[in-house]
Amino acid sequence: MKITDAKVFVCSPGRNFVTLKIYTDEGLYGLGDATLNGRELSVASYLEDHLVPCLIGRDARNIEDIWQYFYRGAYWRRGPVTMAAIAAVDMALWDIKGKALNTPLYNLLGGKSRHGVMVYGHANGADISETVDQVGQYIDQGYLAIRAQCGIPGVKGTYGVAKDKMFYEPAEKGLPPENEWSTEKYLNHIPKLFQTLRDKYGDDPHLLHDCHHRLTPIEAGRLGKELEPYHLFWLEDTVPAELQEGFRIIRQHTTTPLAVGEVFNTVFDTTTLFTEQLIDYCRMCVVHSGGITPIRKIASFAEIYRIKMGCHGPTDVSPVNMAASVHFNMSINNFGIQEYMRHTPETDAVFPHSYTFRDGYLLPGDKPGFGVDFDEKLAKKYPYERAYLPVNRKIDGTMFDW
Ligand code: KDG
Ligand code: MG
Repeated sequence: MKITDAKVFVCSPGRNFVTLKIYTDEGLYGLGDATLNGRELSVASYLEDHLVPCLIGRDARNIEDIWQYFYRGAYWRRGPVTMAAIAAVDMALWDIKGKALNTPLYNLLGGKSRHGVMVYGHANGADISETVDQVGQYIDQGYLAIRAQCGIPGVKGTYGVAKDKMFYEPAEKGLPPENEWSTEKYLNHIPKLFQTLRDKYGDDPHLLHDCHHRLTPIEAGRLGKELEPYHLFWLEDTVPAELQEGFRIIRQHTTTPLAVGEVFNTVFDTTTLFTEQLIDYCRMCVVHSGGITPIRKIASFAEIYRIKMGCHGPTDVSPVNMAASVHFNMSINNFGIQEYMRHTPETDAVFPHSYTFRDGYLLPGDKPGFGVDFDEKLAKKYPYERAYLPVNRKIDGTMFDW
């Protein structure tokens, strides 16, 4: 089965997405997601200018070899742009394989390990009471797990506080907006949020929280310890993730489960974290870690150390990635949870998909491959619009992590 063509589409149905479509001489095509928030055009160029010319004429069935050709064969490796581009090729080839064998992708990855994929939704509010109400609304919709974020008094524009309650989207059109940050105010406020949530909703709902890489290891240790009475499902991205060794300090101070990995690109970002059992959940995303081929290997490596997968699933990756994640999660044993931020109706219309939400779980459907399509005609109505994630400064103006 020869690859005859591959096209890159950049569209903006509510936000920007980069989609790869690979065509074969047997009339089958596959879809891959290559979206990298705020850097979409770089991945599109990496694909169009560097990968697509090398794809034409290759046998679409040889997924592992094509992955190794683009990763191992290249002298300049790793990084989010490279890995998102390789991931899109890999996903599209798995999609084609499923269609060629007329079976949903999870069957090619070992079959079903569970009846559905437990997901968590995002509750956010300007203050504690708004977030508490939001958590209640997710519980009413059947969610079993909810991430809770809230505004911090005295801090303008905190991470996780959205303009739109249902569709949280941190990127904004134009140049990067600037947020404000105070670690002191944040650390004093967040335990009150979780105390209020447990008082109101009891022990059952799984509660999660994202620090978005803003603490030092010892500050993370303090927060984890103060949150222990509210037994979080996980505390995410406590510290900037470049320094794996920092997690040793956090672990010495708290039993709150730790999650990290949404900005990781290869297995090499995880080695200290996994082998020393410094985390409980690996948050790597199918698209930003190079596709289905490498993330399966990363999950197997994590499994040895009893670490579970909790893949990144924000609105800034497309339904193609979400479908790929659902199939992957269905198949592995060490699945923990899947993030599920709902896409807008405009996005869902451009990417019709067979996965569905029911009673706190995503179900993959039984369409061959990923079960996602791409409406090219509709996508043309939504051209690319420049948009950036915010940057962050401390109250005194010092540049900080966002
Ligand atoms: O593009 C950045 C977002 O994907 C990120 O801010 C979302 O932290 C995030 C999460 O946990 O979904
Ligand atoms: Mg996060």
